[in-house]
Amino acid sequence: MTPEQVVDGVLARKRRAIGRAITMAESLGPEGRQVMRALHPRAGNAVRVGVTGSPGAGKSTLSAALVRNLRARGQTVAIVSVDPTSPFTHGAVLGDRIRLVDHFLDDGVFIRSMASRGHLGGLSEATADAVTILDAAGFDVVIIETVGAGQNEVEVQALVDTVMLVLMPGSGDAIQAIKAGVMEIPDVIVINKCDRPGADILAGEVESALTLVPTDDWIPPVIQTQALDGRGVDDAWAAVERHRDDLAASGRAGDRARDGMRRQLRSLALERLVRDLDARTDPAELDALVDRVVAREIDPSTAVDTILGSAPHEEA
Ligand SMILES: Nc1nc2c(ncn2[C@@H]2O[C@H](COP(=O)(O)OP(=O)(O)OP(=O)(O)O)[C@@H](O)[C@H]2O)c(=O)[nH]1
Ligand SMILES: [Mg+2]
Repeated sequence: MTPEQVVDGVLARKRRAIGRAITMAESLGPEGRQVMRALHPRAGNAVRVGVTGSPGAGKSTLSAALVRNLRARGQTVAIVSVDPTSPFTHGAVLGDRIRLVDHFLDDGVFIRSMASRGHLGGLSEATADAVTILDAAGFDVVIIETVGAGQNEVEVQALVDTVMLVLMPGSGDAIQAIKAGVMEIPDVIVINKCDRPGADILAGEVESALTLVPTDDWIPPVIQTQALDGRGVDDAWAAVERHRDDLAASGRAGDRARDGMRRQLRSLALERLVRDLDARTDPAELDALVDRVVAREIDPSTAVDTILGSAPHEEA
């Protein structure tokens, strides 16, 4: 398929073309760039939701349940699942989970797993591109599933309208993170596995931790779900819609989108710088520099001057 055919296929929401477009974007070559240039102006209509949380919290199960509910209302849904095969995660691959739930995949559902993160540990450029492609393809809702209870939310927040953090009874780390202020505050907090003991206690703890967060606008609702059998999933989606309405009504939607794009551009630029740096760093030369620094012949900053090919800060 030529890039033009891929673009046409994506806009017609053809599965193969969408898959091809994402693969092209992943390879970061000129074809992918061409496809993205054509698709960017066509995106911007999807509801974008990030589903994030610790490994095993139930993100995939909840996403599958959301798909089922949204499909029942005639909405089309695409899911980008980042890093599902990480050695740190144990859950089933998302597609399997949705197949388990729904027995079949119809044309109104598209699922794509992105294998890796970017150089800087955040979401890769390809993830942002995949979201744009699915948005341009006309899916009503695009869900991005990412693992993490801490810093990755910052990344996913730049790509979505609403960040949903999934917690489960027994996970106290998120409360610590909220209290310590190291976590970007999510927009909706879901306590999943509320069939297990401790869900009410966790919900209470999260709510009281949130009261410590200074905010004069949106306070994240805390919703209990049982994603396996779908209980509470409608409430979780209603909270997403309330958040969207609130963003629009308060006039913060535009600021948030601009702020997200600013962060995204910065992280894409950093990502590219790191990639360029890696590409032009000769491992043998780097080893030699490491040896000299370790032997205390030169200091680290001077070594960095050499790596960057820049003039030294100080002449000896
Ligand atoms: N008891 C109970 N188990 C659940 C519920 N939701 C999900 N699970 C189970 O929790 C496990 C992990 O669910 P996943 O949906 O794979 O979790 P995840 O957050 O996507 O996991 P990773 O992608 O590996 O980080 C699975 O065995 C699910 O069946 C629930 O509401 N109650
Ligand atoms: Mg998962």
